[in-house]
Amino acid sequence: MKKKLIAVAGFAVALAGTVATAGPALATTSGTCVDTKVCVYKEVSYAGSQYSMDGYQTTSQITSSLVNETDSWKNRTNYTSFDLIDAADIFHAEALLNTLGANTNKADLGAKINKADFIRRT
Ligand SMILES: [Ca+2]
Repeated sequence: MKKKLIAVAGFAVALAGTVATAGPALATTSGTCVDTKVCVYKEVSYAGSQYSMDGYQTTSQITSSLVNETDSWKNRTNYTSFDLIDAADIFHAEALLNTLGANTNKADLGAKINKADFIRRT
């Protein structure tokens, strides 16, 4: 309840201000990696920004803010495995960083952190 009052008070102060300014960007959270998705995370242990790919897709380029910034990932599909790929593009000079079977996770990519560019169904 106290938190709600503070939020309301903050809103009132913002309204009273003569210049409307945008607040700081909302902190990104790890969110929820729902069933049927493959998700990558900026931080180890599935923390920080999240990018998710639908499990029916064969390939997905990781969103630009997480390219070369992925530390952990999850495969929430229950029917196939996916590869995490380091590549300039999906057709050239790729390196396989990690493979996750159906319903498996990797909390820390270790030496392979901050390299992934693509997710691809195996
Ligand atoms: Ca890369």
